[in-house]
Formats: sequence, C-alpha cells, structure tokens
Amino acid sequence: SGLMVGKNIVIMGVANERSIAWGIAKSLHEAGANLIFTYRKERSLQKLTDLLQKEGVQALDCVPCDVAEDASIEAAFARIQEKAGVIHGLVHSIAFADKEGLQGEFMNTSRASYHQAQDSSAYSLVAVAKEAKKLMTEGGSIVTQSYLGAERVVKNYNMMGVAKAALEASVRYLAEDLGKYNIRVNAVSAGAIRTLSAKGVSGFNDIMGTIEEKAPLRRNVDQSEVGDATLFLLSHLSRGITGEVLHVDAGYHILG
Ligand code: 0WD
Repeated sequence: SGLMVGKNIVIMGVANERSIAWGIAKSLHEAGANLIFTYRKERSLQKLTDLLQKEGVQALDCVPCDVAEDASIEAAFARIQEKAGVIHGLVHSIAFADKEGLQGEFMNTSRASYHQAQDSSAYSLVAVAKEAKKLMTEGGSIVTQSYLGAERVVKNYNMMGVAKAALEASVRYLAEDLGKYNIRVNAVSAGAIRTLSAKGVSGFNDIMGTIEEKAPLRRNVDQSEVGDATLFLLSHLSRGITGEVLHVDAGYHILG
C-alpha cells in the first residue's frame, strides 16, 4: 500500500537481519516511506548496508548515533535535518543491559548496571524525542519497543524490566508534552523474538516455549508482526492514539 508515501521516517536500532527494527523497516518500505537509519557499531553499518542492498531498499541516509552520548544524538539529528529537512516519524528500537544484570536476583543489581540500563533503554527515548521534535514541523509519530517485563515480574528480566517500566512512563509524559505539536508517542510491547539482544536474557528459550503453549494464539510473534503494528502507529490510521502501549504478543499478556 502507499500508506507512507512522502513520509520521512528515522529508524534507530538495526543491528542485523533479526533485529525488530529491520522488521519495521521492511513494513515501512513496503508502505512507501523514505527511510533514514541510525546505527551505533560499525559492524551494524556493514550489516545494514548489505541488508539494504539485498532487499533493494534505497535509504535516504545511514547515520551514526550512540544514544548514550548527547553530542552524538545532536550530531545525528543535525545531519538528518540536512538530508531530509522534515521528518514524520521516529522508531526507537534500542536497549542495553550488561549480561550479569539479566540473571539471578534483581536485588543484586549494581548501581552502575542499573544506571546504564536506564540510560540506554529509557532516557534515550527522551533524548531522541527532543531532537526529533525539532524536525517534526508537520506533526509526527514516535514509536518505541517495550516488553511485558515492564508490567510484571518476568524471571531474569530484572533491571531491564524496571528500565522498560520507566520507558513506558516516559511514553506517557512525552505524549503529553508533544501532543500540542501534533506529535504522538506510543510503544509496542512485543512478545519474545529471537534477536541478538535476546541472547543476553537467561532462560529465553523457556519463555518462548511457554508462550507457544499458553498464549491465546498458541504461538510466538515475529518481526513482521511487530513491523506492521509499528507501521500502524506511525501512520495516519492511528491518528487518534497517543500515550498507548500496544501489545503485539499473540495475546500472552492477558493471561493471569
Ligand atoms: O524478544 C525481543 N527481542 C524483544 C525485544 C521483546 C520486546 C522488546 N524488545 C525490544 C528490546 O528491548 C529493544 O528495545 O526491542 C528493541 C530492539 O531489540 P532487538 O531487535 O531484540 O535487538 P538487536 O537486534 O540487538 O538491536 C538492538 C540495537 C543494537 O544495535 P547496534 O548497532 O548497537 O548493534 O540497539 C542497540 C544495540 O547495540 N543499542 C544502541 N544503539 C545506539 N546507542 C545503544 C546505544 N547506546 N545501545 C544499544
């Protein structure tokens, strides 16, 4: 469909072909959007370049951005402004936690790991929203990626669950701040998907097995389903929705 023709969308967080952000990129590309990517590691740029070529996607630009550094965020958005002028959407698909923090008891989380998880996974949305707003002069839509561990205790998810809770609260506060500029802010809460980041979560296979057995749809979700839901939240079709957390998890979250 041509749902996103003429729309410039920034996608942050493609590390490889399994990344949720890459599933989102494919949905947006099919809908006709112009895409701008940001990456952190050089390795990710290489993967991204290969993926774009393989899929025949012509990106407007691929821009380095480490969301842990304000200067990096500012430089990235200055370059995006030069290339695109106006942007209409932003996809934040970024999180980081050290592996030691994703096992055992939450109580043992160190101050340093806790701060790093909050900074990379929750504050980063606030920091990029502020820069994106300056380029969203025709209104816009910002979508981030969350997880059930924000709402419930999910074994081993620990401080990342606390960071996702902060992320979802940030979505609501940003939605209030930015609504007057016709900029919407929402989150997708995705089910478990095998990606590079997921490798860091202990017991991830068990989680996927439980979902397959118990979720209303009796299966896990994939990147294309998260991609299509994110496309909806970025598009005109969701124009009445802001401050929302949309579960794309085969219904798993409704279970007691
Ligand atoms: O089951 C899952 N995989 C779920 C993931 C279920 C529900 C939610 N999510 C969330 C994650 O928590 C994250 O917020 O989706 C988002 C994307 O995760 P993913 O697709 O599972 O993970 P991955 O493919 O590893 O991409 C994460 C990217 C990586 O890119 P780079 O270029 O750095 O390799 O986030 C990046 C991470 O490194 N990232 C950063 N990017 C810029 N600056 C930073 C940073 N400081 N820290 C991490």
